[in-house]
Amino acid sequence: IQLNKVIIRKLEMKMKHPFKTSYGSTQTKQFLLIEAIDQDGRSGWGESVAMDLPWYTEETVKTTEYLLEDVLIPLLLKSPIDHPDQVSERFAFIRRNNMAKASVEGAIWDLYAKRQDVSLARALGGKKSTIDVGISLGLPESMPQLFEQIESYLREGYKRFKFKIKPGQDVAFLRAIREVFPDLPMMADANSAYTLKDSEHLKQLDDLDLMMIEQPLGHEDILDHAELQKQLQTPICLDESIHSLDDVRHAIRLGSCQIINIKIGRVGGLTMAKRIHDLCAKHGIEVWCGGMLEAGVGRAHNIALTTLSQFTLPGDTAGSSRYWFEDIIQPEVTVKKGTIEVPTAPGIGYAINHDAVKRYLIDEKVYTM
Ligand code: OSB
Ligand code: MG
Repeated sequence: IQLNKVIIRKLEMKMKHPFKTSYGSTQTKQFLLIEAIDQDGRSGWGESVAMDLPWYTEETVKTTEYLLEDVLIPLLLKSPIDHPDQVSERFAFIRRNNMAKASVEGAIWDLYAKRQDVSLARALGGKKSTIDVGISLGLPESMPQLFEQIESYLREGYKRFKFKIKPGQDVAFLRAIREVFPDLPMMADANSAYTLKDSEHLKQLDDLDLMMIEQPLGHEDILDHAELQKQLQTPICLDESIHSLDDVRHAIRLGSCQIINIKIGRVGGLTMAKRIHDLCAKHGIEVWCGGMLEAGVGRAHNIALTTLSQFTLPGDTAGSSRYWFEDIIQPEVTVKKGTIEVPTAPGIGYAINHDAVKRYLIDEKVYTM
């Protein structure tokens, strides 16, 4: 593949509902959409999941813009590549900046699959034709409103419910949900809001029949999570702490978690996501695909990744309509009975809705050889 041109579009999309975490509330999402065009005029598409503030990882829309423009795109335009795995090799000397790397690597994977005339799912080695999905609910406005949301997503068949928790809104909050929904497949995500000092408090979660607790402790920690997992029956799932194969190896060695949430952006791309998946499979660590409130292109990449066999738990990849009035792909991602049908068309398998892209566009830059 020789890239001829890369177009970076900055889009701004308003979400249907604000998404509230312990760090604040977002309703307007700005992100970069990457179009990589090859020597034959074919396009591959990628989406950057970095947000406007570095509260989840250190990256932001602006840092990814800088990396892509000054460093990553020039490295790709320089000379041809045979396979998308070579993208991460070419980027390997650049420390971190995983979301920037993943955004353009995703576009190359899409382009590669289209050139091979296979779906991205098959190009990655995935075999499933449908994937099971869950939903991640932000901190609620009120309990009655939350119960209503749960009822409505249950009707759509979502197979796993994730609730954000924070100190002061945790054990009693989850217990209130459990009392109303005794059989709900549910879990909690703390986004690093606790420390080991809270372990006595967190042990109360063991009575609530949670599928797991996601990232209770420090965003870079591996060691304290191992200590906490010894004290907790509820499986720990790591999110923020996992950026690389080494992080996974350390977590497995120490027993820091039983489950890993793989996000393509956080680990630097699909090639690394697949390697992490393979290592987890080897060690019996279950994985699922985490979400970053993606628009359609990022969502399509998540669907393709989830077709790999060790993605045994429902992920965050909900339908387009859970977030957007109108998504940037056609058809939109739809959920039926809690599953998404994996598209079979070449590449990401969804067409770009160019009218929608135009409507959301706030900036566009073109890079050529
Ligand atoms: O911690 O998994 C997280 C969204 C943005 C940043 C971090 C997280 C999340 C979510 C939402 O939980 C997942 C989604 O619905 O896309
Ligand atoms: Mg999380």
